[in-house]
Amino acid sequence: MSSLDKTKVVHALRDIALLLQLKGENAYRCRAYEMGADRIAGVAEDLSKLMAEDRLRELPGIGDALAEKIKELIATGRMQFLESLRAEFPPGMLDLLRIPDLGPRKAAALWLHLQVGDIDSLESACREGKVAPLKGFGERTQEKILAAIELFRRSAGRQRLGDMLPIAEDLLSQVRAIPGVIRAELAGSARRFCETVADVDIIASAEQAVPVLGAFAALPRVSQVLGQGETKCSVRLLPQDYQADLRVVPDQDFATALHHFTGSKAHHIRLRGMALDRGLKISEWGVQRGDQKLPVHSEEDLYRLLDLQYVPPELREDRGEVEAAAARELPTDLISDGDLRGVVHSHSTWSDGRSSLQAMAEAARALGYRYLTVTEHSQSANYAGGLTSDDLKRQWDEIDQLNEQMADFRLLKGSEVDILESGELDFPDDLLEKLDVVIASIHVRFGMDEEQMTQRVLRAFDNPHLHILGHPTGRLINAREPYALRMEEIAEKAARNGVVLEVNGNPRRLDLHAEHVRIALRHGAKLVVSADAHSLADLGNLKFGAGTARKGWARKADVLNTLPAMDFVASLKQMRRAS
Ligand code: DGT
Ligand code: CA
Ligand code: ZN
Repeated sequence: MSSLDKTKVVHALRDIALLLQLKGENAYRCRAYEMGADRIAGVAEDLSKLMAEDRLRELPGIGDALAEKIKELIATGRMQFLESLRAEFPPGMLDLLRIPDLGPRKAAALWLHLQVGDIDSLESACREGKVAPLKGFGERTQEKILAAIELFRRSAGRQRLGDMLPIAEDLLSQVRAIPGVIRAELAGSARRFCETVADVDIIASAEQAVPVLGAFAALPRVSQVLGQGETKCSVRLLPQDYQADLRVVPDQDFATALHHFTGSKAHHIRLRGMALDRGLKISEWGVQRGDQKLPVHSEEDLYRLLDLQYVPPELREDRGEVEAAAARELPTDLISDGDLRGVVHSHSTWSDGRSSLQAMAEAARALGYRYLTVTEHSQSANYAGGLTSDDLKRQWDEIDQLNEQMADFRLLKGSEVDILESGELDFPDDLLEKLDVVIASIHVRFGMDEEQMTQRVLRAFDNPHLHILGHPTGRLINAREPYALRMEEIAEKAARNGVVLEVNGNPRRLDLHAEHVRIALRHGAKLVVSADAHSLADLGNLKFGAGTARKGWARKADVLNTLPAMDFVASLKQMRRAS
């Protein structure tokens, strides 16, 4: 059995747990399915082997009932129990749970009292004011649900880059391994590093397209073939049902095809205009002068034909890059993840992180980084294991010890201190003063209006010990709107006062986003690219932060954690003093 069958099992068990909760089953029984799902997800061994040897039941948490259902799903592709549970609710019922703040208990109440079983009927019920009077809801919740539905609609079908990219990259490596494939690359919005992506686009070259397309359609990740022609195959993927398109071209057309399918459409329209001025025609099929097709070996060649500087994929959005490339003013030292020397913004088991300080530091070091800023939550952040001043001082002892042990790596003492409603910081100045790195962030009272919220942040900048504004807008992609903030004013004062703005690389945040990065740079503000790491795996967030900063035209010199540790700390402090 492949790992994808395993994924099916995990999804089925999770859905059962949710549906049982919707039915109001006792928590113990629901929990059994959740734990079963976790258990299967964590099994390293091949499940079919366990099944053949009748050892499923030996897994802790997998009793007879679960083992039977798993066997049934693997043997028949179906699970009666799940199907009969699903049949008790409308097909859109589980969609409701994709609305933030709507847990199974609330969704069950909506179904029980209002027969609301999908997003559309939930929206009508809210508009008619029927949701607010339900026990446990109220006016505010009703309003929040309506706002969340709007966001859900707007993001419909678009996946976060962070969810899609690992799957796209895995699929790409499988395509590269298909016999006959000469080259293959990701194209489309994923290559441009857009924060949300509708589908996976892959371009490959081969002498014969049809056998490559056939092999693609048969990959284990593919759940359904939507269409297959002479040059293109469209499929649906497991486990997330994303769509992926593979196009296969002769190798001499690879560069122009890759360029065409990378987009964006807006960038291409500009290039086509410039091509016509030069008697050239650019299309999906390549570059032509009259009837003659010109050889184009690389994307660099293509831009050269148009007298343009090479434009990296992340910048191809018609946001001024064509003019800049024509004037030879496009930055050639854009930030990339390889430039980063230190990991900024991390949490450990001292607050709400999952790994010890030592494990975080060792993992960062193993990845080639030279320092880690230790920035736990502050005292009023009791929702996230915030540290008191005493906790913080005890943590310094541990940091000092680790720094003695690790020769070529430094843990920097810091805090992710809350910006309180008043704009004051959640620790006294005489404590903040002792820290190497102070990140200040908003975590509560998101609902303030634009004026209040802007003043709150601007006031925080008056504290001379604040170095970095953390996740400046608080948005969560596809899940939560940004706070109402006047970003131009924030960027202006940040630049003037020497406050650094964070490009948070958590792929749910990407905050600042690329457009805001450009605003920040236009005002002359500096940046850090952060991991906001709560686990070892989150160290990989830096790649998303760096890509986002790059999409916002940030150069290496704009990003302070490209500096060595001591220069990094010195710059943070020096910038504040100079203001
Ligand atoms: P997405 O899929 O919505 O996240 O965004 P893209 O940019 O990946 O869009 P997609 O997948 O529809 O097409 C990939 C690229 O192919 C697109 O960026 C530019 C090119 N392309 C597709 N359709 C057209 C078209 O009708 N005209 C032009 N000029 N280019 C197109
Ligand atoms: Ca696409
Ligand atoms: Zn935070």
